[in-house]
This record gives sequence, structure tokens and C-alpha cells, in this order.
Amino acid sequence: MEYISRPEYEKQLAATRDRRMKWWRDARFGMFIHFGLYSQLGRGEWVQLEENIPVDEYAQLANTFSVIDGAPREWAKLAKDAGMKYMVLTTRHHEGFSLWDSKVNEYNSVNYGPHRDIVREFVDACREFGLGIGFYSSLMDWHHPDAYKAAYDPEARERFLKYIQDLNTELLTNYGKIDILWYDIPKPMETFEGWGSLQRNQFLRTLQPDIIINNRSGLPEDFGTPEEHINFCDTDWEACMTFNGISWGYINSEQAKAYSYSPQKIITMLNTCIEGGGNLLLNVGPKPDGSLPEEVREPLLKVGKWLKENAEAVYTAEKIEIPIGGNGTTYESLSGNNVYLWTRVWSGHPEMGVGGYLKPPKRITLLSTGEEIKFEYKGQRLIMKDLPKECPDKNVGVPVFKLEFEERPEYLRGSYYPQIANGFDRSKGMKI
Ligand code: FHN
Repeated sequence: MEYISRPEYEKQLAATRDRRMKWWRDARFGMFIHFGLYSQLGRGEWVQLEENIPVDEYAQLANTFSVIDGAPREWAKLAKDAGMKYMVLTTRHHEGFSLWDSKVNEYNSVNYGPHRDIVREFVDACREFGLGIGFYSSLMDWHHPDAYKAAYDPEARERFLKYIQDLNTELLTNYGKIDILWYDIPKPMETFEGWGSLQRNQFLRTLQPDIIINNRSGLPEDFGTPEEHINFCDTDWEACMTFNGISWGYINSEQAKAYSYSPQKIITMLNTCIEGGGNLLLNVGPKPDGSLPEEVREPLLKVGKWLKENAEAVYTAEKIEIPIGGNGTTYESLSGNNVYLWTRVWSGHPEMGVGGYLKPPKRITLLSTGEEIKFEYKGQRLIMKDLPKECPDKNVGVPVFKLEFEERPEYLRGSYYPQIANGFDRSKGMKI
């Protein structure tokens, strides 16, 4: 295969990115699944390294690895019910154990443990529920004998890079159309040259021309991956978050519950991602037998119900490049000339105000029901009236008001109060 230079490669990627990523940008919300031998120990996916478990001793876990029938389908069904539009599965984490029928890596879930191709079951389930399909593929490997020597032994590196390419070739050849390749941890080599990523990714893209690749093989590729925090990138980006701020792999459900996110917290994270034009990839670490941990099901089902009722405020929302208003108790999203106020706290008062809109909206409705909301507008002050005492969102308590404007809303926060930044002409201020 003829390989092109990095500038040429990145020019070609840029030319096709909008087409390849439109579904992903609209999707907004996906499910990460961290499942592997480590799930049996319930002490996170780094247990082999953190506890210095010898490779051969750790490998014994392959014999006790047992997965209940239909586990991947349960994951996909919950993702669908949660309003998630794609999934990313750890096909092989740093432990080096492949969850598929690999001819390259005999340390896999067909030769050991469940004697099943979990990746195949995952792909079938994603397709059954109409979800985008992502493969997480670790570069770092704690099992392969060349995985560390590759850092200083050219022959070991050549063998290991071929191994990594062959693993990913199997994944992108044998399971039909795959939508996302999610690399992780480029160690011990630390540059795209060290990993041969420019050549490998060009080759892998010939297998899946529409695939989108994350930025963790040493090249920016298609999207950034802030982890466990949500910070905006200039390029496409997706914040990946654990469900509890502690572990990607399974940890004791009873203990994890106290740390696990509520539906309100998940909706908050989703809004923050949307405001910044990014996606949220929220993780689930299935139990040792592949079943879903109790603490994730209810919050995700509630979020799913909320998303069904407020889809318009989420999936078509745009990156917010202009101030769009809101008040101290709302999050906001924007789509065209419409502003959506995600009301985090229901005051119970008959009125709720929003200051700073320089023109009134044409109409205000409760998004989930379409119910008209009475309002008055005077002096850049919008007051919604006759609001019910009880919060109209009985599910999670986050009702969304849809404000329809004639044109993009002009908004100046605290426009009555020139002493704050937005309304204050600094050039006139006293230099004290
Ligand atoms: O080391 C991994 C970790 O186990 C987990 O898979 C996360 C998910 O983004 N990625 C690496 C840490 O950045």
C-alpha cells in the first residue's frame, strides 16, 4: 500500500469529516462499556498493574470468566432506552485479552472462559437497536511479550506493531460496518511515528472508509477525548466519563451506588457537552457475569424518558457561540431561533423571570407537552406567568421551556445593570 504524508492525510480527512461525522455530531450521547477479565475482581480495570499481579497468575482469570447469555443485548437495550445513539466496547483493554474470535491473539473469549465471541454479540445487539458501533482498542498491552520490549528493541517493536495492526484488521474486517475506532493509551511508544499510526490508520481506513477515529494513537484524527472532565475543544470532541468518578471497570455495586450519578447530574453533563458542541460518552462497567450493575439502570432509564420528552432541546442543539440567556436556575441550549431553558430547580412560584433579552420571544411552550406558557415582556424583562406550584416534570424535575424568537435572540445579561461586565463599557471606567 502507498502511504501519503501526514499533511496530505489530514487534508483528506478534513475533506470528508463533515460527511463522516454528521451522525455522530447529531448523536450527542453514547454508552462506553468497560468489560473484561478485570471485571471479575471488582477493583477496576487497572487491577493487574496496580496490584502487580504476575502475568501468568492474572491470565488464570481467563478460565473463570463467565458471561450470562444475552449480556451485550442487555447493554444495548439500556443504551437505547437511555436515549444513547451509539456504544463503544472495550474489545481488548490493557490486559490484552480479546473479547472476540481472534486468530492473532489466542488469549481470547472464544478460546477461554465463555467460549463466545462477545464482540459479535455486541455488534449484533447494536444493530438490533439501531446504535452506532464503536470499538475501543488499547495500544498498551500488559500480556504480549513484546509490548514493553517494543520501546527499545526494533525487532520487538516491529513484531508488536504488526500484532496491533493485525488485531485491528480483524476487528474492522470481520464484523461488518464499524463506525468508531477508539484507541487508548499509546504506551510505551509515545509518538505517532513510534506507533506507526500514520500508516496503520491509513490502512485501517481502507477497510472502513467512513469510520471515525479518536485522538489517542498519537495523531489528532477525528475527535478529541477529554476524560472525566468536560472541556471544550476547537475540533470535534467527546467527554468520556465514568458513572461514579472512580472506575471504568466494575466495582462493588453496593459501594459504588453512593458515588454514582443521578439522572439530574447526567442531564447536567449532557447540557455542558452540548453547549460546547461536544458529545458525552458515559461509561457502564458490567458486573463479572456481564449483567448490568443496579446503580446505572434507574438513572439511565429516567434520562431516557427525559430525552424522549425533550429531544428537540438536545439532538438538534448547536454549539453556543453567542450569549442566549437563561437565569440562575436554568441550563440552556440553542437550535436555530429557539432557546431551550432546562429548569434545574422548580421554585413553585407562579412566575419565573429571565432578564436580558433585547426582544421578546414570539411564543413560549413547555417542550414536553407543547402547553402554551403565558408571559409578559417589559423593559428587557421576560416574566413567565401562571406557572404551576408542582414541577411539571414528574420524572426528574427538569422541565424545559422552549422560547421561539423571530430571529436569533439578542441577549445582554443584566442589561439593566451596567455595573456588570456585559453592560459596562470598560473604556469609560475609572482605572482604580
Ligand atoms: O487506562 C485507560 C482507562 O482504563 C480507561 O479505559 C480510560 C477510558 O477513557 N482510558 C485510559 C485512561 O485514560
